[in-house]
Amino acid sequence: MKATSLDDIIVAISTPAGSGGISIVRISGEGCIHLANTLFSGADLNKKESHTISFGYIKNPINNTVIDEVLVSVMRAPKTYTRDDVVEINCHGGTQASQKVLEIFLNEGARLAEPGEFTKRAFLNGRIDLTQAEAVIDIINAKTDLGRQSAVNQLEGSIAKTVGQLRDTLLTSIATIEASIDYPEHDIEEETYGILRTRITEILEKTQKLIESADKGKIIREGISTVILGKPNVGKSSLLNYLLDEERAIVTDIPGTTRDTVEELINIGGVPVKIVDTAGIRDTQDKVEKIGVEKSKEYANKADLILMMVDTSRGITVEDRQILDIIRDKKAIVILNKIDLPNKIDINEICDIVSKENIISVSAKDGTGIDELTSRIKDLFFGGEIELNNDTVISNVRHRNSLFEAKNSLLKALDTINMGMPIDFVSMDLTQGYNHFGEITGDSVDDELLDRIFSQFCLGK
Ligand SMILES: Nc1nc2c(ncn2[C@@H]2O[C@H](COP(=O)(O)OP(=O)(O)OP(=O)(O)O)[C@@H](O)[C@H]2O)c(=O)[nH]1
Ligand SMILES: [Mg+2]
Repeated sequence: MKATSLDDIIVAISTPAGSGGISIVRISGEGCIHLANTLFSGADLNKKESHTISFGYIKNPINNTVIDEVLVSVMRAPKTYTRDDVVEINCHGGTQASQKVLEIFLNEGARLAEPGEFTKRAFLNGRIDLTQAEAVIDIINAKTDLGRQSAVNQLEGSIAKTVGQLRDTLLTSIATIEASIDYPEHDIEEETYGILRTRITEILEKTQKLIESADKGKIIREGISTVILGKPNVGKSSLLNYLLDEERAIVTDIPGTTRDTVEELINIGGVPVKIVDTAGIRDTQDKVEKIGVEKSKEYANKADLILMMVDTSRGITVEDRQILDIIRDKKAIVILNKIDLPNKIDINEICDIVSKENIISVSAKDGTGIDELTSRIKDLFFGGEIELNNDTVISNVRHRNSLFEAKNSLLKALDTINMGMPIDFVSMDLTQGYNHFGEITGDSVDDELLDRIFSQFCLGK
């Protein structure tokens, strides 16, 4: 995003392109109500009270023809989304009406808003902090209900509050140091070291807890990343279809049916699971299948959980052993599929790689054992209960990274104290930590980072 003026009147279509009931053109900036009034007939918008809606027509000022019949909301600063004046025009849906209204506003001096610019103004005008601005994108992009809930908590300021408290405590510590530097005759350094050590340790513990919550946060946001792995024809796609309750992936008795990965989000008792069906792993000369096999292995490396599937009616083969090697030391469940057929597997053959409770027999054909499988998947993560409670959960990688940096600065401060270094060195470490916490809330960020964050927004938000 280029450096943009906060004084401009900005305009954008805030609803997605395509057919629908209504389409909304949003305008913000000082003078936008007056501008809208020159293009509107139906009421004098300049005289309208804040947060009222007027019926009327948007007209082309050049030839006075009606562009659309509309409802216009007038919202006066400061109680608006951006804290500046805002006008929202509800046009008829589809692409034409709102596009034409947009063009007229552009012709009359408004500027097309950058992606996320309305929200950026809300941030720059001090209505929300950076975590709340990011929560807006997270709500829009939420893939799971838990993801939405966590983003709403963030929008309400849960992270800003928690991080703000840690930051305040650090500031008090920095002030304590400054006081001891300003009054050296009091010789309070020893005492100050003691107080600082206790405070820093407390902040460190809380920071660590937040960092640890990021694992849960990632799952809440994206689901448990789960991959179904196995040699061809063991029933991987059948399992995906059974879990989804639809014929999503092609199933045939020909080995090598699935060539590319198939990805779906499912809900297992409230736990979001992003499940990927992969191409069966085997040595193959087929060019397309080979790429699929490589992709399966890549997914296995990145996944939170591997579901390795074996065909009980055929016994453990060399190919199975190669895949068992891939899952060694990873979070994995071995699924013995096709138990409706005669069994040729002795589970002792695989017990050295996965524990017995992570070996589950199922039939992807008739559904036997699937409940046991899903409850095991849940149990493997947070004891089966993924809830938000009242804990602050970090779900944003940027926040996690800054917490990590803050933690390092605090650890450095403790080291500095323990080495008996001069107290102003401790102050430098703590100030660094203070700034890292500030990056999260946006109190200490540069323009480049802001641009990066807001460019992820959609147009009109
Ligand atoms: N009897 C029985 N047959 C099954 C079961 N699960 C899958 N099958 C059959 O096994 C064959 C292969 O199933 P798929 O789901 O396509 O297997 P896959 O592992 O996805 O195979 P690739 O995509 O080739 O790697 C099909 O004929 C399925 O109907 C089961 O539990 N019992
Ligand atoms: Mg398949």
